[in-house]
Amino acid sequence: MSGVTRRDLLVGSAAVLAAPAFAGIAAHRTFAAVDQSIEMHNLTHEIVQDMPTPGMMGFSADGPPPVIRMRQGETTAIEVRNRLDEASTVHWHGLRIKNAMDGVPYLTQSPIEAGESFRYRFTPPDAGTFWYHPHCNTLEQMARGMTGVLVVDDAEDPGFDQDLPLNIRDFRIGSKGQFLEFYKARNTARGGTLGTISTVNWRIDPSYDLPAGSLIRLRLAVTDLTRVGHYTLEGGEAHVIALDSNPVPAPMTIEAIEMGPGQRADIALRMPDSEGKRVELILRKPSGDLRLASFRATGQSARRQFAELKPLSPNPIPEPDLGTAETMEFVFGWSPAGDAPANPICGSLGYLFWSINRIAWQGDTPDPLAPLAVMKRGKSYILRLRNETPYDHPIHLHGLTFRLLRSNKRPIPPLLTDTALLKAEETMEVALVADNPGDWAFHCHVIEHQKTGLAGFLRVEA
Ligand SMILES: [Cu+2]
Repeated sequence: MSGVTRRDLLVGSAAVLAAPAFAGIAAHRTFAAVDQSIEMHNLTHEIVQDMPTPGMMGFSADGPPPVIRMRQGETTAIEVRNRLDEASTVHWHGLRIKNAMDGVPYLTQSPIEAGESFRYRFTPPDAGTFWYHPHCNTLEQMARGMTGVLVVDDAEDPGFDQDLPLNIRDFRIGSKGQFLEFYKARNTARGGTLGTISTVNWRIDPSYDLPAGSLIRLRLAVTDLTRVGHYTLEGGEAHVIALDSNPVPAPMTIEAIEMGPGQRADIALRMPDSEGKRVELILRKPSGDLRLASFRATGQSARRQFAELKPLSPNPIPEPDLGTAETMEFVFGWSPAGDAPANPICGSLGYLFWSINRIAWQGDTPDPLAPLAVMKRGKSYILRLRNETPYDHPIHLHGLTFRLLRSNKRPIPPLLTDTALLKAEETMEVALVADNPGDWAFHCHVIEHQKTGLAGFLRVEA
């Protein structure tokens, strides 16, 4: 912890306030560390108009979690104050940062107890769209609202007129605005328990006014606990420029981007030229299309063209050496019978339904199980991810980014990601360089699956 006095910055409802840090924090660097702070709060908020939902939790006293912004390669400190009545932590999903800042209770830090605070400090090596959430009592805290978008701005501005983060998630809210039970065990043992109300930035079907003919960077972040869905845009010209914070090799058209919990898509949108015309963000559901948000063109056309945008620079992710890579196998399946969950401080659902390599994670305890695998620092590995269940599992690895190699079910592009959407009964191979030492959580991002056994960690030796 730094002993330097820090200006006391509190978060407003609109955005995280940021100010240059005092001299001396990072005197050895050419730039100063940036100080930010967020507070975890209990709150009541109207997700449904005129029907306040009590018992919400968030990263702001009176509204949706702020968008946290930082710059690629710039050291940032974030003071997290816990004003909840229970312990928590913050995990920065997708950021390849030091293990001690990764926010997993017991594995990388002690829980931040009620009333206490913890100062995270790290330097994001990659630009893109990320997100943040607790990793303690994760199902309940996330279900009550604690999921926010984190943007790492590119070192070089690509030239958009506006940048619009979209925090896409459901809530399980009943007809009087009250929370419903966060999971049903029979769903937890299957695909998971879906929400009842879909939101973008904590609003139902919001409309955003954007200049006609302008170029907009939409940052879609699926921070939902459960839903694997297909998303598309209708009514405007648009293409995908990045997935899971990494630029795609060539712009991809949007037919329907499939994303599971934890995944992101950056979209270059050119607004229509005519005032009043709308572009719609659509979730394709088996029961029919659902509009999640719309974007209305205003004013005279700015007449921007896609060709005016600079392509995004690739993130500095080391390329695995497939010739020397060792293959490691991970099987995602049911929990062996007879396992009873421990009683961890960070919450148990009381069941173990799932496992990795036949071992069901017992929860966040001071004495965690052994690592699922140990990797040597700097060495390349192929992870063979085998889903022997008839349900989808978005498999997330902390602290490292991997490249998708192949699937036994479908052609997959060679994307870089931190979250692989493993479809039912699919085997996928991915590769990485184990260049970030530490114990890295490795789990399904359907939070009910994570909390009932489908979790573990990989160790990269120092
Ligand atoms: Cu899962």
